[in-house]
Amino acid sequence: MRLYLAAPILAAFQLVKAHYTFPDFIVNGTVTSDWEYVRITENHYSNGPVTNVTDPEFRCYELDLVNTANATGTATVVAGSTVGFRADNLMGHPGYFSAYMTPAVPAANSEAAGKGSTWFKIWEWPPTWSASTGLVFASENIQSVNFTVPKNVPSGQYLIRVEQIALHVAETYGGAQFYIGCAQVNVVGGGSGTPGPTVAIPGVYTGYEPGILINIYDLPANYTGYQSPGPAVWTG
Ligand SMILES: *[C@@H]1O[C@H](CO)[C@@H](O)[C@H](O)[C@H]1NC(C)=O
Ligand SMILES: *[C@@H]1O[C@H](CO)[C@@H](O)[C@H](O)[C@H]1NC(C)=O
Ligand SMILES: *[C@@H]1O[C@H](CO)[C@@H](O)[C@H](O)[C@H]1NC(C)=O
Ligand SMILES: *[C@@H]1O[C@H](CO)[C@@H](O)[C@H](O)[C@H]1NC(C)=O
Ligand SMILES: *[C@@H]1O[C@H](CO)[C@@H](O)[C@H](O)[C@H]1NC(C)=O
Ligand SMILES: [Cu+2]
Repeated sequence: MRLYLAAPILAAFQLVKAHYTFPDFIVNGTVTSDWEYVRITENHYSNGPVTNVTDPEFRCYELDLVNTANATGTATVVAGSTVGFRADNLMGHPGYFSAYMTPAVPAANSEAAGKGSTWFKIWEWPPTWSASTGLVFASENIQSVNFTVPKNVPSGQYLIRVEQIALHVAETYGGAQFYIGCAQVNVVGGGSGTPGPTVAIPGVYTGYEPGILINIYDLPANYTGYQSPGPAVWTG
């Protein structure tokens, strides 16, 4: 009986291993503790992706939409410094990475934060493309991503949301897998920039964008490169 069960159990284990969460916020070059500053996600055990881009859980995927925010710390971050997110294991799926920020009213640890059309993109890491190489996903099989908090962002409370759109089974609608996490931060030493364009999350995507609904293994003959979904990056 045990031997009979071994193969399916191993297969299920490997499936879970391929998925990931972002429990650790990276600030001042330090990888902080699991879920210290990142709102603990619904998939903290399963590691499964979000696939519904219009669901409220698409925003931050909190374990508890009401209470998780208040149970999470807020990290002080200096504008212009490098921050990042570390996954719980290697991110084995090819995809598109980005990070968004939103002012957090009344505070980063409030469940009300980030519900308006207030999110702006601060970083992206798209695959590269050429006719000879096809799409190249340099971000595949790494465990962390780092990026800069724009130095002109006004000081104050914010959420920083990391997102990978995994594209290995994205050839049908709803197939793209979203791996997300939201860190709660207090930005200090900021500037007087006006971040934009701003979008709502959920709302930013329909799921039909050419960068989301795409067969990366069978590109059209006239393909000219990856088209990032969502707004342009605000660099400050
Ligand atoms: C992100 O920053 C952390 C901390 O400085 C570092 O350990 C990690 O290697 C960086 N990740 C990448 C992909 O450069
Ligand atoms: C996606 O989420 C929206 C909003 O919660 C819901 O109305 C819709 O039925 C969901 N779609 C699927 C395929 O589950
Ligand atoms: C947050 O949690 C603290 C401690 O449990 C509690 O006193 C406070 O009322 C909570 N605040 C909100 C807005 O839920
Ligand atoms: C990062 O460094 C700044 C400046 O030294 C400090 O104020 C802040 O508390 C640090 N953040 C964390 C989360 O340690
Ligand atoms: C590529 O070809 C398809 C199918 O013929 C067509 O629908 C699409 O508009 C073309 N795209 C570009 C960028 O030319
Ligand atoms: Cu997967």
